Amino acid sequence: MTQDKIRNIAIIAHVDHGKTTLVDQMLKQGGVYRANQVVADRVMDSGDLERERGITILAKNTAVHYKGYKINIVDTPGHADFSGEVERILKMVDGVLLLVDAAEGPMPQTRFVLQKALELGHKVIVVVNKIDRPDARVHEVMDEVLELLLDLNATEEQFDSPTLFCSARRGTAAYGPDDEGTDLTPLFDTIIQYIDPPKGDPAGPLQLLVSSIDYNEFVGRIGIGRIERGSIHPNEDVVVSDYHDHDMHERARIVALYEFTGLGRDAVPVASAGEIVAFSGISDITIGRTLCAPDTIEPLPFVKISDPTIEMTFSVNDSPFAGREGKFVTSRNLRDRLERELLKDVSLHVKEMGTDAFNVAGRGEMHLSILIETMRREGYEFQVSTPHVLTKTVDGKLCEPIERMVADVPEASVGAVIDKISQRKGELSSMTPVGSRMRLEFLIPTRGLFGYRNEFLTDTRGEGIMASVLDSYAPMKGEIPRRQTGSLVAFETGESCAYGLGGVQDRGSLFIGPGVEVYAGMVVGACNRNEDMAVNVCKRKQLTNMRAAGSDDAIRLSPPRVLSLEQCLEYLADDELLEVTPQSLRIRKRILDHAQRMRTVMKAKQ
Ligand SMILES: Nc1nc2c(ncn2[C@@H]2O[C@H](COP(=O)(O)OP(=O)(O)OP(=O)(O)O)[C@@H](O)[C@H]2O)c(=O)[nH]1
Ligand SMILES: [Mg+2]
Repeated sequence: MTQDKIRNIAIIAHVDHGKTTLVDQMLKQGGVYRANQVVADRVMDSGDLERERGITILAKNTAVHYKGYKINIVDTPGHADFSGEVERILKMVDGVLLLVDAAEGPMPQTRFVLQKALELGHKVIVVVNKIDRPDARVHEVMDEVLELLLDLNATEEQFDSPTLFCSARRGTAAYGPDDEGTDLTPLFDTIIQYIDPPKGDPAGPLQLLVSSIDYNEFVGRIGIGRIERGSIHPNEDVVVSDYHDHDMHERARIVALYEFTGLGRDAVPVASAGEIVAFSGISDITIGRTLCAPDTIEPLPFVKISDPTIEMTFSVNDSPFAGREGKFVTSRNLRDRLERELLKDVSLHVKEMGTDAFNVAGRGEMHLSILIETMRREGYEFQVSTPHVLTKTVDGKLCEPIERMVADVPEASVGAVIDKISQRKGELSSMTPVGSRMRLEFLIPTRGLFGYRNEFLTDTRGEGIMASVLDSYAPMKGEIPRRQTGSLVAFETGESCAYGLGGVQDRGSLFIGPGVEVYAGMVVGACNRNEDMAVNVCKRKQLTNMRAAGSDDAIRLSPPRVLSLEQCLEYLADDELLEVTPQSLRIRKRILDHAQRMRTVMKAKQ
C-alpha cells in the first residue's frame, strides 16, 4: 500500500466518552466482520480486567479499509492513571479523533490528552459523541471544546479543526450539530481528507521506533511501532539502538512481521514507511528502542513520559499464613515479575529496597491496583503498603503533586462536596451550572484524594461524577487526616465464630464473617473509635450441659463488609499492610505481636 493511502489515527478522550464503542462501529462499518458474524460489544477491550470493569487499560491497534485507504486506528485508555499509554502511542499516529461526551463536555483527561496531541502538532478531528443522550448539550459542548483549544494555545489550524456529531452506540456521524446522520461515512471521509498521510522516505535506511510491546506464548515478545523511514521484512538483520543510551547497539533479526487488520494481525512479506507494524524475533525488545538498518544507525528520540505520582511497597508475604495460597511467593518471583512489567509499562518505576521489598511507583491508585490484581490472578502472593505521594524539590522547596479535579454533582450536594474537599486541602477554582447540576473545579493535593471517592459517592447519593488528572506541583499543604477510625485487630490465631464476632460487632464494622481463619495481628474490622482495639473473634461460648458446642443460635450477625482491593488500599493505615494472595485479601498490622505493637504506639505518643 502506498503511503498516501494510509492514515494513522488515535482515538483519545476522557474515560467512558465512548472510544471503544466508536471503534466497534468503525470495524463493523469498515467491513471487518463477515455478514451476521456475532461479536462482543467493545471488542477491543479484550483483557479480563478490561471486560470486567468496562474500561480500557492498554492501548490497542486495529485497522479498517475504506474506499481504498487503510486507516490504522489506536484505541486508547481514558482513565488518567493510564495516560502514560496514551502519551507514548501518540508518537505512532499523525492525527487524533478527540471524543467529547455531548452531556459531560470536556473533562480533565480530555484536556490532558488534547494537550499532548497538540504538542506533537497532530491534526485533531473533534467528535461530539453520544448525541443520542437525552441530556445532550451539543451546542454548549461545542463551545466548551473551542474554549479548551484556546486555553491550550492551539494553532490557528488546530483551532479550525473539523467537528463531527456522533452516536457511537448507533454508529452514526453527521456534519451538523442538529443532524442525526445515518452511518459513519462523514467520519471516514473526514479522516481521509483531513488527516495527513504519514511521511518518511520508503527508500531510505530503516528506522522504526518501538512504541508498544505485546507478548505471545508462542513467539515471545512482540514489538509494535511505526516505520519512520525505509522498509522492513521478515528475516531481516537490524540493529537495535537507543537515542537515550548511546551504548545500546545490538544486532538482531526480525522473525515475523505483521500488519494490523480488524480483530487480528496478518503476516506480511514487507512493510514500508508510514505503516504501523508488529514484529517478533527480538526477545528483549523494549519500548523506546529504535530498529535501524545496520549501516545507518540513527535512533529516534522517545517522548519523555510524565513522572509517577504515587508509590507503594511490594514485599514478600511474611504473615503467618504466607505461602499457603500463592504459586509465586519468593522475592525472586516478585522481582522477575515486576521487571517484566517494566518492559511494557514505561510509566511504572521499580526500585529494590533491601532483599525482600520493592518500591513501586505509578501514576495513581488505579494504575497500581490493576497491577496488583493482575499479579494476584497470575498466582502471585505478596503484601503491599499504603500508597504515598511522591514529592519533588522545586527551587529548594518540598512540593507535592496537585490534581485538577472536576466534580459534576446535583445542586443539593454542592455544600457537602466543597466542605469535604476543603478539609482535604483542596481549593475551589470554579463553579458553573450545567443544566440542573453544578460543575465544580478544584485544585487538590493528590494526597487529599486518597480514599475520597467513596465519600464522594455517598455525599452525592451515587449521582456525582468526579475525575482528576495531575496538574502541577506545589509546596506541601500540611497534614491531611487520612482516616478517622481505628482497626479491630484479632487478638489470637484461630477460626472466627459467631459467638466471638457477636461480642465485638457493636464496636465497629466487621470485615469477616464466621468460619474465617485469622491470625493474631490481623485486622478484622474498622473500629468506631479513633484507635485500634484488640478483639477476640475466635472466642467460643463456654460449654454447658444444656447446649452443644458451636451452636451459636441466638446470635444475629450483620453481614460483614467485604472490601474490594481498592477499598482495602484506601483503608490501609501507615502501620498496616495488605496481604494479597490469589484467594484472599487480608489487612494486617505491620507489627503482629500485640504487646510489642502497644509499646510502639506508646513510644510514638511520647
Ligand atoms: N448513549 C450513548 N452511550 C454511549 C455512546 N457511546 C458509548 N456509550 C456508552 O458509554 C459507555 C462507555 O463506552 P466505552 O466505549 O467503553 O468508552 P471508552 O471511552 O472506551 O472508555 P475507556 O476506554 O474506559 O476510557 C458504555 O456504556 C457505552 O455503551 C453513545 O453514542 N451514546
Ligand atoms: Mg475504551
